[in-house]
Amino acid sequence: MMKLLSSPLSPYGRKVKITARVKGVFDQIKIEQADTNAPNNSVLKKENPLSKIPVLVLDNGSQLYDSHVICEYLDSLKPTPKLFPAAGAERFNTLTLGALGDGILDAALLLVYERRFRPEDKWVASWMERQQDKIDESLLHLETNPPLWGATPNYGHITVASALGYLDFRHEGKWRPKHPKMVKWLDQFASTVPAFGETKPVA
Ligand SMILES: N[C@@H](CCC(=O)N[C@@H](CS)C(=O)NCC(=O)O)C(=O)O
Repeated sequence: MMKLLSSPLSPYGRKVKITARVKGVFDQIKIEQADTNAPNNSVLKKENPLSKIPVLVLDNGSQLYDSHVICEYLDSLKPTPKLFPAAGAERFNTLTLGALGDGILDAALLLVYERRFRPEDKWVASWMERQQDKIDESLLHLETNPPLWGATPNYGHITVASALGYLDFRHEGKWRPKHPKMVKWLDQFASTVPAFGETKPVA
């Protein structure tokens, strides 16, 4: 049985859980909670020197990270639905959309960490604005070009949906009023991919 080190609140972990459910391999994975807030989690560090989740530990004990790599591995376990197109423009557009979703997540997480791990008198407004700007520009880009899917959403769509879910969860859904097309997009994603609702973080 594979083992996934994650947390119910991790948006990167959510990408992996959605992928595992969509691929029909979720029952082959045992989820183990990992605390990334603790300063030195030796169990996690043993599996990933970066001390980040998610980590997928395979039956032979080897570890896969980060979330992109894990999702691509899970995709390789079954032929359909194909979440990572094999080649060409379709593949690279999927990877780029995934990178955009991950970039939104990275900036959104850094904003959370600034408040969580640094005292308020050390918060740097210009640095936080810089992260917020990455989120705002990416959302504007998505709103202008909502990323359509064909028969089924792919890895890029799953990543963007997880990023928007994180903006709902940790950034009070402030993105919604200015991005009506992406609000609709996320509703459509949620009704097409039940795993999205099934993995919703609960504080
Ligand atoms: N690029 C990584 C990012 C993973 C990540 O930053 N996970 C967070 C939890 S949501 C974490 O482990 N943070 C702990 C830390 O940065 O020390 C991925 O896609 O898996």
